[in-house]
Amino acid sequence: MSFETISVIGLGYIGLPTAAMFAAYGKNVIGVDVNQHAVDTINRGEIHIVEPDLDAIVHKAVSDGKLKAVLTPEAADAFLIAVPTPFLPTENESDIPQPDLKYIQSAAKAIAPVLKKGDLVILESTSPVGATEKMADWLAEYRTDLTFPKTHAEESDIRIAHCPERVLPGHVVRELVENDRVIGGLTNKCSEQATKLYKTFVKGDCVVTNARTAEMAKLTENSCRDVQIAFANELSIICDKLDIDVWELISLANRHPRINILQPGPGVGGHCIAVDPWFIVSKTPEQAILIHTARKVNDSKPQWVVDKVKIAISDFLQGNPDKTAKEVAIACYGLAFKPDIDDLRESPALGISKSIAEFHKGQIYAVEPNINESNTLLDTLNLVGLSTALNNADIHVLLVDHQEFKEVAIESKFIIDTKGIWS
Ligand code: SAJ
Repeated sequence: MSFETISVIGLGYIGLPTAAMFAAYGKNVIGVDVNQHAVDTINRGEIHIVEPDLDAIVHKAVSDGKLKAVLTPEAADAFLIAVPTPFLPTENESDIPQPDLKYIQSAAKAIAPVLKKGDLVILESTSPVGATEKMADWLAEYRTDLTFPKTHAEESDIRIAHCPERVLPGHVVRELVENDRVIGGLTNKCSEQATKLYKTFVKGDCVVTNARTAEMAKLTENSCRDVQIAFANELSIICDKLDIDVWELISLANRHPRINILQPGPGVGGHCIAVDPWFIVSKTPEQAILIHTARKVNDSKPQWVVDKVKIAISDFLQGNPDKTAKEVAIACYGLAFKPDIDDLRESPALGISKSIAEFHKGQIYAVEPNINESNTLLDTLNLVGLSTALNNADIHVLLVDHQEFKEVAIESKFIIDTKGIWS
């Protein structure tokens, strides 16, 4: 099977760069998304997300006629599904979140009518163990005229694999090409076909395993990082209590040849590391004790920062008895979930800023150089420029180490620096 036409379902942070890369390497790519704005933007040769170097690649792919975006799937030789895998809402705070596969199911339903014998379907979305088999079951249910690996093994009409995306937002264009890929086919032929497809542009190794191990490998990578960040976050809370500079401490400890502690922050955000460990915890709650605890440590960090802001307000008022709390202005620097991107999903910085805005009656200056005011996730937060915040705020809360903030020289007694760049 040669793959001339490739369809990517879901044109977000992973799907769009992947689609653009296949197009850049000469494939005809049909990108599918339910979001009309995303489709229109891409068809103009522009992008609706912030990712370095992606705009030029998309622009060229669209002008060369190699990439187009549509709302409804069309026939292709391979389908890559890169849709979100959130979790279901929980009733109580202590409930373990359960994965919600509804977007995978709707993607399967959407491509089912155009599937034909010989097609390859790859699930790229980070998924709980068993999701690829589930997706295959849905496809089999929607297309009873075709055969699938579960019943026809190597002879199946449709090949199915899980190949988790592993690229780091902000470095996607380079990592898509250079990173190794884990290829988890439902059969050997599925893996073979998937490897052949990725070899279009992947320079890293394509390492073959089964679908369940591939699912677990991805969850393991992100859980490992979550546990390590939890260690750094716990250290920052311990150091605050003991009056020790955690940044200095970590840099000293990291001089040991076998120690590599990560950096503390306001919490862990994004749609990956703050989410994926739950896919393990929800499947094996009695075994995943450390992974579960790390989630709790990282999830508790934003409230710790909010409590620090409350203490700073009260300290400020003590030193300025002529002022009332309503007259205290607070600046929050950074709303994205990590530096130099526009992504507000599961962002602790955004959550902290909103929590401050909820309890504090005075002025809040929110600074986020990477987004504009039309972003609906902002709610009631008003964006201001960096200098407005620096010149007018009484309390400065640094939440994201964006490049713009690293260049700031600030002098104030009331700085809460969650990233250690103004300390
Ligand atoms: N963070 C810290 N301290 C650190 C490093 C990160 O607090 O030392 C925070 C960040 O500020 C952010 C969160 O952790 O809020 C996650 O950021 P990240 O840069 O660690 O990871 P993501 O979510 O952008 O991307 C991760 C990557 N996984 C790993 O590095 C193991 C990426 O390779 C995956 O493809 C991506 O998840 C994904 O899509 O699953």
